[in-house]
This record gives sequence, structure tokens and C-alpha cells, in this order.
Amino acid sequence: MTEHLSGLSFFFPARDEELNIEPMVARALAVLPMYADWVEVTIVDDGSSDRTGAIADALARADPRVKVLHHRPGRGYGGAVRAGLMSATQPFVFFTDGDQQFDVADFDKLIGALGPGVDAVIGYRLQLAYPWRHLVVSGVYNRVIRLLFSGGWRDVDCAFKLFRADVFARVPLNRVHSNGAFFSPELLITLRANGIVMREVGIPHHPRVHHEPKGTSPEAIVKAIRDLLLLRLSLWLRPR
Ligand SMILES: Nc1nc2c(ncn2[C@@H]2O[C@H](COP(=O)(O)OP(=O)(O)O)[C@@H](O)[C@H]2O)c(=O)[nH]1
Ligand SMILES: [Mg+2]
Repeated sequence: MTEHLSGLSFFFPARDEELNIEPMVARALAVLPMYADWVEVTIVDDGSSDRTGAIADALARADPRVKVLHHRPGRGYGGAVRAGLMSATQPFVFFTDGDQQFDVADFDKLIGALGPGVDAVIGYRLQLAYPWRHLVVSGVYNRVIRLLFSGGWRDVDCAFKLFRADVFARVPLNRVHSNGAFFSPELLITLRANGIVMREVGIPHHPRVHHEPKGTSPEAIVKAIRDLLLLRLSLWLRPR
């Protein structure tokens, strides 16, 4: 039996996603109240230079369940997800990307895998809906991380996750240092090292329809490699 939640904080990071945020919010407000008595939707507008911030503010004015965080300057993908996790007020917190590559309606898969003793449900992408260059980067990235951090994950980079909020009382987010793309793998590595019980479920992934992807820009890749090496070195020097 699927658990019914008393309250759910949902958020998504958005950098320059002006065409995506209104449908994202509409979908969340249509779907998530089926699973929880109280739902809040937070848009983390991280350094956008398009109309993302203004549209987010208008959505928040129109519905008291919608909230907005603005970061100027932007903090990066990890900084945006960190802020979203820290802003959650409800006993459960769920996030995905702000680009509509995941469908919030697949939340049923996350909640279906929750159960007694499960602290978090982590998605893995059933098929990656990316151009070939991005597929190569993503495949290498996943394999290198599995190799260097003793594996255990099907997908270190799937932005579709549900947590019991007390996870972040048990494992404070300041133990995760990256503010870039490496935030997601570092979060999984840190939670596992601290005894958080996670289950994985497959989630469909869809091609981007609006705007350009940002995840494989050269700057983002260089920053992720730096953060990955810093974590690997610090764990060798000071095993937790
Ligand atoms: N804060 C922040 N968000 C970002 C950045 N790059 C991407 N995002 C957001 O992260 C999500 C995934 O980005 P995307 O470019 O689609 O990455 P991909 O799916 O790996 O190609 C989207 O919601 C973006 O708006 C960034 O540099 N900073
Ligand atoms: Mg994407």
C-alpha cells in the first residue's frame, strides 16, 4: 500500500528555464496533492538572467503553496539543491530538475518504494534522453564515480529523489561540500557513509524541449572533476 504523507516539500532548481517553470509548477500542483495532505512547491531561481525569476514570483503570488528562492549571483547546481533541501518545512522532501526532463507524475514510483526503515528513495534513469556527447560524458562520469567510491549506485546523477526530512537532521548538509554538479554523487556517498538507508527505482527520462542543457559545459565538468578529486583525497586522508 502506498504511504499517504502528512506533508511534502517539493522543489526544483532552475537556471534560465523561463519556458519550463510554469508547466513544472502546474504539474506539481495537479499531481502531488494526491499523495500528501499538505504540499509546498519551491522554485530555486539560481542566477537566472531570463524571465525565470519574474515568472516564479508571479506563480508564487497566484498560489500560497508556491514559494521562490532567488540566488544572485547563482550558487551553482549543488548550491541550488542544497538551498532547496534546507528550505523544506515538511516531513518529506522531493526534488527534480526544472527542465521537464522528468515528469513529476512519476512520483508514484518514489513513494511506492518507501517503506518502514527506508530513509530515501533515489531514482535511476531508465534510458538517458540526451544527445550522444552528453551520453558519453554521463557514462564515463557514472563509471569513474562507481570505481573511485566503491560503487553501489545504478545512477549517481538522477535528479529524482525523495527523502524523509529527518535524514538532514541526522546528516547535516554541511558535510556535503560541492556546490556544483558533483553535489548529487557527493550527497549519495555521504548519506551512505552515515548509515542512511536508500532504495533505488527506475524513472523515465525525456528529451529537453525548451532551452539548452547546461550540465555538460566545460566549466561544469572541470568543477565536478575538481570536487570529485577533493572528496576522494579527503576520504583517503581522513576516512569517516
Ligand atoms: N543553479 C544552477 N542550476 C543549473 C545549472 N546548470 C543547470 N542547472 C539546472 O539543473 C537542472 C539540470 O540541468 P540540465 O542542463 O538539464 O542538465 P542535464 O539534464 O544534465 O543536461 C535544470 O533544472 C537546470 O536549470 C547551474 O549552473 N546552476
Ligand atoms: Mg536536464
